[in-house]
Amino acid sequence: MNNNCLNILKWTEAQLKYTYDVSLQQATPQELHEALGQAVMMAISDDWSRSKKTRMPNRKAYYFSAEYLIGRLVYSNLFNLGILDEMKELFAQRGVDLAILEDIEDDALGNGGLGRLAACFLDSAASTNIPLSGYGLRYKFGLFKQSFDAEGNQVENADDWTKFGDPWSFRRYNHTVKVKFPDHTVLAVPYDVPIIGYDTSNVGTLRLWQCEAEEELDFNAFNNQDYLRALDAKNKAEDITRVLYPNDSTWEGKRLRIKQQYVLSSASLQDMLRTFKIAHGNDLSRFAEFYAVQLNDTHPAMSIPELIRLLMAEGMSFDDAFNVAQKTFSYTNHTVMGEALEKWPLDLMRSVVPEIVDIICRIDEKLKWEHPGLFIVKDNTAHMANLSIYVGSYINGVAEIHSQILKDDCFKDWYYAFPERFQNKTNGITPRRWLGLCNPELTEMIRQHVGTGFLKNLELIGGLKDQINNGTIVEFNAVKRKKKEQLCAVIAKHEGVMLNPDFIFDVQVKRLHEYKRQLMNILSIVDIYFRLKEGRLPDFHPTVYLFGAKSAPGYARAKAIIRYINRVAKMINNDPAVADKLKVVFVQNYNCSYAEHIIPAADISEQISPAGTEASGTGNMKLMLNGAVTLGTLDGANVEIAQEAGKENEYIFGHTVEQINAVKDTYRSRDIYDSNPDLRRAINTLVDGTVPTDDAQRELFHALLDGTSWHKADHYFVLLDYASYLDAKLQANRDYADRLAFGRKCLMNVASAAKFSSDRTIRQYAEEIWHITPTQY
Ligand code: 26W
Repeated sequence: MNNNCLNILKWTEAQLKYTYDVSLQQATPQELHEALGQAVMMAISDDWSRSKKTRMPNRKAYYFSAEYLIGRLVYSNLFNLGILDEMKELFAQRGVDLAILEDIEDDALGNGGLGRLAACFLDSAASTNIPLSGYGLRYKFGLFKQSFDAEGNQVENADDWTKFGDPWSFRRYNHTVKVKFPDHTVLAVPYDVPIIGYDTSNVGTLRLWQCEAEEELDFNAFNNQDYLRALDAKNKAEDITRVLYPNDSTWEGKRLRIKQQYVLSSASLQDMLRTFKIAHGNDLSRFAEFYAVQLNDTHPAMSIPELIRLLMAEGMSFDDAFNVAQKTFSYTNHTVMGEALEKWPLDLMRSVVPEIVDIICRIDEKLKWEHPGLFIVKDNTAHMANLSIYVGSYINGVAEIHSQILKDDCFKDWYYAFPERFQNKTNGITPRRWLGLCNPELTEMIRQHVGTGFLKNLELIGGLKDQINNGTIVEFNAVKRKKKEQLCAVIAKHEGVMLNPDFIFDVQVKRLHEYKRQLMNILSIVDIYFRLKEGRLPDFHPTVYLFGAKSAPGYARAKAIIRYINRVAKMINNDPAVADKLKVVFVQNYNCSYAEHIIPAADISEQISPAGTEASGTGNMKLMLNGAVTLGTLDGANVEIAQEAGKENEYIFGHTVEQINAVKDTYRSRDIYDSNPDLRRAINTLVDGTVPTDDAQRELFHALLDGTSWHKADHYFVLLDYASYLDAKLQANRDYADRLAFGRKCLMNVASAAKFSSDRTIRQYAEEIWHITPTQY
């Protein structure tokens, strides 16, 4: 038995004894999590400190991100250390089932794709020895917890994720920095999270800033019995990192958000300047020789003027500081949707970060002098994406089609001025969490056919292609069946719904947004329901349609869609006439940990955004890697998924970008409504009382057919793509009956997923943007 494991066990028991006075067997999941976490932190401490020191003299990269959706760390850390199974065994020998840690909640310091991507990148960089560290914010409350009330409404609850402690970070008070605002100065206190690589002794670092007051308590006020005012400074500082903004893809000009972004920017850069001086001396003109910074969207774009400000404060000229900044930063764009692009009103910004506004205006003058026609500031508003393209080395999109749209469309003028800056970096996912950890059964099956090593070098998974035969397909189908049984147990426990693992599992899991078209999915289900009742789908293979999605709390239409899906689910699930054919489940509180149960069990992956709207998607890759076929449009990374696996192994439908562009000006959804009676009947359930609905669904109905003052009818082309969507969906359902032919498609997806490892993505960032190489320890 591994020595490391026995030590961790011993330390866990010791921690439990002296902090909680309980034995291993008596410990609650939270107590065990705390103690085990601390024991693992002890076990890795030498490697962690050595990793930091080895890196000191070399060029490295920093990921600046307002979000990190890292999920539950305990299993993934043990997994990456290669000791998960042994630890389970050791605990089991002592009568403790490590599965009790399923009760531990996720670290959810992110909203969706962009935050999860940041987490996958850190895992990949650590695992491939690429010198990358993360900087972010330590929100006291992560993404809200979601439940549904009896009417099917989304209910939000605070996610107090450190309530029972946080064993996976160390507070490093000695590296605290000050961040100044006109009316107060706050402390940014760093918390370091180790990023434990897989099959390497390298441990990376994620440094999260937490805001605190310089003076926790105003004693004057306190002595004067003014107890509330005595805490003003404390609250005002702590408010800044109190909560993660739960908006995903709609931008809001909130003053607290400027403060968050500025703290992230300023604290991280101050920290980098400190370490630069230790490692390389005081010649700050060499900053960009040693440091590259990747901006995860524009949320940390204030770093650009902030670095210029900090360098000028050290005596550098504006022009020299500008040049350093330009070489240091690069920017990743994650969305083409106009409403998501950050544009700060200068007045608002000036009231919070006046010096930053001065520098932005100076940069804007320089730009307008060099490139009349381009702008950063327009109508007294700062366009943060433009700033990031101008004062940066590279800008990239996150899938081929998305990067093309950036050049052709969103940033056309910029591409014309700076063509050499535009790149593509197709997203990826870490195969450790999204295969090894969440699907040990499939992992073992793959190992038997291609040998070990594919979790580190996913190219090896391609070896499966030669081995797809009736034998391996039957094996795969058995694994899938087992994962469905496990998911059924989870859903029975959390949702109280009993599902049959013989059903097809058709899943759509992602944030709730109109452009993601969950509405199109549920309308097709309503349509199928009516057809089943009429006996028009005699050979329909029983299917469970599974949804998981959170809506931004203020996004009324998204909430109306959730309510509608829940009410349709209730109607269908309570109808004995279709009980053996159809189930609809909307799981509550979809998050990383839920994804780890759902994704391995899926047969069909719904990726159904109108072409040109989803930048990449990454859930699509996770589902592919676990052997689901994609029912999708030619959008985002779906395009590359179909390329890799072969179009014949996916269900591709709908209009292409070019086709949408060709029809959009003359498109009339009402014509389709009038000519397609089945679709009309489904849409009518939004208003006709078949399903209990209210004004909000009536509004959805009108938005589809009549439009509103801000959008033409059916802005996301639900009716336009509907017929081909339903065709593809029913085709997949028919094909499923041939278990060998369908299983072959699934296995082809698994075998073709190599491209979508975030190890590949991060290597491309390292080579083509940061110009850094792996450092061997
Ligand atoms: C400021 C409001 C706001 C919040 C979040 C604006 C924009 C965002 C993100 C850019 C939204 C996001 O998460 N984008 C997703 O990024 C993923 C990783 O690149 C992609 O796979 C998804 O397609 C994209 O929607």
